Amino acid sequence: MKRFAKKLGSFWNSRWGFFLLAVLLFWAKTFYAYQAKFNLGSKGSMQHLLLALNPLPTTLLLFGIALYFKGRKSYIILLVIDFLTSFWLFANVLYYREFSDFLTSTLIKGSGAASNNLGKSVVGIVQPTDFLVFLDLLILIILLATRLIKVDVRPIKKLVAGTLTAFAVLFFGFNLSMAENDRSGLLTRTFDNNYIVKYLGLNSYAVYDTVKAAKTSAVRANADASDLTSVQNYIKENYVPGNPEYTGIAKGKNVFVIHLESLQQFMIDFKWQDEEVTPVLNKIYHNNNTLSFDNFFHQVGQGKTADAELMLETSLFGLPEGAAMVTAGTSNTWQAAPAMLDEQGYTTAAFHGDVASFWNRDNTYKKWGYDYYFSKSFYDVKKGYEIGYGMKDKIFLQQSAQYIEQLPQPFYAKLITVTNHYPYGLDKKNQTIEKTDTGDSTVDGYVQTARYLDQAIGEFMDWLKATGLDKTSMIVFYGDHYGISSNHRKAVAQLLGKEKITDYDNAQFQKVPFMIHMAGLTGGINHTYVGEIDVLPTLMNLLGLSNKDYIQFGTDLLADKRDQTVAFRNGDFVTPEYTKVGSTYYSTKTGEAVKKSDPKIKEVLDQLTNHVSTELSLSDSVINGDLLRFYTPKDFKKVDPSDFSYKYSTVLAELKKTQKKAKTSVLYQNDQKSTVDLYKTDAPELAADSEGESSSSSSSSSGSSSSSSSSSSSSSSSSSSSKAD
Ligand code: GP9
Ligand code: MN
Repeated sequence: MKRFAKKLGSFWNSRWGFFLLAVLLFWAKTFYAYQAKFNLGSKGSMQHLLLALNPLPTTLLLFGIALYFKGRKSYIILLVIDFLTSFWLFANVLYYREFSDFLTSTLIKGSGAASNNLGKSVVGIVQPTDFLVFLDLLILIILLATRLIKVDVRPIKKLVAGTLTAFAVLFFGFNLSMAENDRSGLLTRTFDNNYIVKYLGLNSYAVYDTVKAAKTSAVRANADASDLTSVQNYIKENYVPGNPEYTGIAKGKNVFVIHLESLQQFMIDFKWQDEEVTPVLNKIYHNNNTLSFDNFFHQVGQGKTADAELMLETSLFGLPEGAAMVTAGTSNTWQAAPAMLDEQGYTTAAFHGDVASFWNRDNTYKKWGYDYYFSKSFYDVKKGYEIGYGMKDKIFLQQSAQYIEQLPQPFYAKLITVTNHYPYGLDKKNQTIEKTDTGDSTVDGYVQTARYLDQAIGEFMDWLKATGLDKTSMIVFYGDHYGISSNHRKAVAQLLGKEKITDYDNAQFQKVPFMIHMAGLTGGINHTYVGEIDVLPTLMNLLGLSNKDYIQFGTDLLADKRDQTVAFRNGDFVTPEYTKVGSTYYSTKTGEAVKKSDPKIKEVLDQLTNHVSTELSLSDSVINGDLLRFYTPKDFKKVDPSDFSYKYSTVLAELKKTQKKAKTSVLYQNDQKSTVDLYKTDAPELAADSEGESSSSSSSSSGSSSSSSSSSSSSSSSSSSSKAD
């Protein structure tokens, strides 16, 4: 026993002993910080396991560097590495407290971190327990200083140190493959920095972020103003002015952009068991005051929602890989809808019931010029209020009313729904239509979540009517992308009553709803072939703004002689005549494959293919080279992201102040009487709440409690929807 104790004592005094102790302490404190300082939202045993494991590979790798050095130097190097990684953790703890996101090198390098006032507010936000992240380092230093642990000067063989490094790399590979297995596309699509930390740890995140920033900045550094010339020439050559009949007809109106998550066009007028799935949207679709499109395609790539948002707000395409909002959202110069409208005296606001960091919205929206971003922390999120990626649509929209009524008019408000999201699960009490019976579990729930979304929209529209906002607003609806991927062709064939879904059918299946509804508008169903890239030029024309000076790849949907080539992100396309999928071309009318042997047809097809790839690559060059920094259209004021804060308390104070000044908010015009009680919802979760409470479930009171609820309920993902489809 004594011998064992002695051996143990000498082990801690050896270099390996000290190394192991340092690793264990670092691991323990990181784990503590994960639990106590961040809301990483781990769900399920695999995510918990990965969270516990993920500090180890990088700690072994980094601390292992010290083993290559001799004597005291080795100890000093280990302590320095420990300090640097601890400091990185400390900085992130502080940043996270303020922004619920992790630091990026773009923010640190640029004026970002300073402009976010991090420096100024550090003293205000630091808590005593934050310093616990240096505790392990302190323990090591004390142990060495008091000689409780002695310095072991014996060298370690390079081969042994190398073996440890190799082990750490393998361990990291194991961690990564488990993470990819739980969430495919983790590194390529980068949904959220929170995910990288949750799955791979804070140190891997640092490397990941640095590599990402280096890649972006290398292309950026090589780009210059002359690169923009070819883009400008292309845009000029292809420019089609907006339809003059519509110019300015919505001038000065409020604009609602309603994001219908994963909703495809085939749901419109679709019946299941003789019942319309989306009766509300069908009614809007056929309404005399709605301009509807039945050949409107989504054009997203890996960035899905983020790509859709990017196209709608900037008329630039998403990138071939990843999401531009993530890779370039923070660093690039943009000329986006909110900034343009800000110039016209609009208040601009985005609403979404997920964490602010998802798709890097928190940073990108500032760069786009959004005055406000109401993300999950602004909502009262009780148990059962969420499903999948965020709040249930009915509750989300109902609670949004309290903020909408505070926006000085005219406003531009984008509301992003999320309940109709893969894997289309909905709790029993919210199901109001039977599942379909294809036997494909992803597909069968789709009608239920689509119905739920439809009802939520119905409730929202009723509120607009009750407040009178329906008379003063233009309401734009769009489906962001497909809901049912091409992996489910068999079930889709069954739903559509087809024998099978060919590549051609699948291309046509990418249609999503697009509707513009406004009192007094002469509506109808328009059959032009168009896509998401065309939305911004259309809205600009309706609002009376010319897009002639802008770098935009879309064309007014309503323009008379417009080109009808709809580019998909992978270079495929659809026109009224031809549909390209891979190397095959089809007749859009018949679905039959077209033979390229006819030289005349070949010429047309080659020209179209070429046109699409040129368009996509020029758009990519604008984003990758950050080319908009070289050119500011006249009448456009450059955006300074430091003008905006999306912090709960700041926003509430700001809203109060601007309302008083502008006197145009719905609340103000209603003599400060909230219109929220005009909002009628049948959300069962809210009914249950009001039964339990003696007072009514007034939403304005829920708003004030949301800052506390935000931290407890914040989660960046859900295991149930963790795999992208
Ligand atoms: C999350 C939501 C989902 O905030 O917008 O994005 P998606 O998975 O559809 O791209
Ligand atoms: Mn989406």
